[in-house]
Amino acid sequence: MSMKMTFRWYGEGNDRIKLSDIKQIPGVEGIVWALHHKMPGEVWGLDEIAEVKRQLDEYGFNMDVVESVNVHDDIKIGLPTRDKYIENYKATIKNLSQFGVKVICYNFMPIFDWTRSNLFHPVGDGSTALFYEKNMIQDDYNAMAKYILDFTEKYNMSFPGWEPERMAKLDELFKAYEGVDHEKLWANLKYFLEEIMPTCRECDIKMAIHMDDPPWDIFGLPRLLVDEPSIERFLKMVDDEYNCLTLCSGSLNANPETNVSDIIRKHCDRIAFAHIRNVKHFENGDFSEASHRDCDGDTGILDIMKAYHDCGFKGYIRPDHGRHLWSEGPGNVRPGYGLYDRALGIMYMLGVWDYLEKFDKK
Ligand code: CS2
Ligand code: MN
Repeated sequence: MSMKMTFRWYGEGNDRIKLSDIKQIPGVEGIVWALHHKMPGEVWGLDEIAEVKRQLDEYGFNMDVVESVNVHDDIKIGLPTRDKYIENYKATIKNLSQFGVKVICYNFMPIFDWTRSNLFHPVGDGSTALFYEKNMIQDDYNAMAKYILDFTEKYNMSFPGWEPERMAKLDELFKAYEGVDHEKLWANLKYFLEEIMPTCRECDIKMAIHMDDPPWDIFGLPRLLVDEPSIERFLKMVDDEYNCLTLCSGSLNANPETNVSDIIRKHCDRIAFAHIRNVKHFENGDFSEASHRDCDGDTGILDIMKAYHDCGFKGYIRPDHGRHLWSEGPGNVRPGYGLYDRALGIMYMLGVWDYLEKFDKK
């Protein structure tokens, strides 16, 4: 058994890409899915999950990986109400297990999921990509959120982790997180995981935390999963085979100091899900996302694929953000989640993998 290739899809009516298109990309076995209309803390119902299963079955895709079941702010803040939301989370895990789900990708970032200053930055060849301009993401969180929310409103799409209902109360949310420093957030993460681990074991579902993106504090909010030492701390803190990683190469390597392939070699047994993304750094600390081809960025995609291969990686893998190509642009594509560049990324990864399988078998 080898690693299993997957493709993220936002669901019927919520993604312009059709399952029939994804079916034509070589090697894709599973769809990485979610119920995107659910607010953090809500239980995912059996009927709703069954409906997605029906859609995926039609094309022979598995539904083994969910990204994301978002964690309610009260759990991250550590409020007394967290226990109610943790019970809901367990109920969702149980419901998902009835459909054979194996991995839940989630994150524990306060308030914001991935953050960028430009969603359609010209790459130089006519395509565009997500871009992070350090100066733009300093102290004015309202301005940054406005840029993203104006975009989602204009084009009538919502991003996971950027629910307009939550974003409408940004100042209130920032207040609620006052006093939640790194240590408090670590403790709240530990509490959450220790509570749900027995359910995960019973259901045979791995919790796979996504790296923080970018891997540093933003707007004074603490971020935890940022480099090798913090990954090590996380795995030791709850040392359970169901407490795993979504190792996101692009998130980690937004810090050029972080060598992703070293982390893979060290922690391969706890990586349930691999996100492959290539990042190009600029001297002033800005970064742009790039094609998956090794030489187009600085992340070391070839070293990463080789590390997974050497470790005998059997988990799930997917291309992460891609560029927007050809006819893709604002209004007709989800930023980072177009069809073409991710399909090219898959062919690149499978090309490398097939080569290693044939000529570099250990
Ligand atoms: C994703 C994350 O688009 C992305 O960068 O990898 O948004 C990821 O889905 C979440 O952080 C997981 O909860
Ligand atoms: Mn990722």
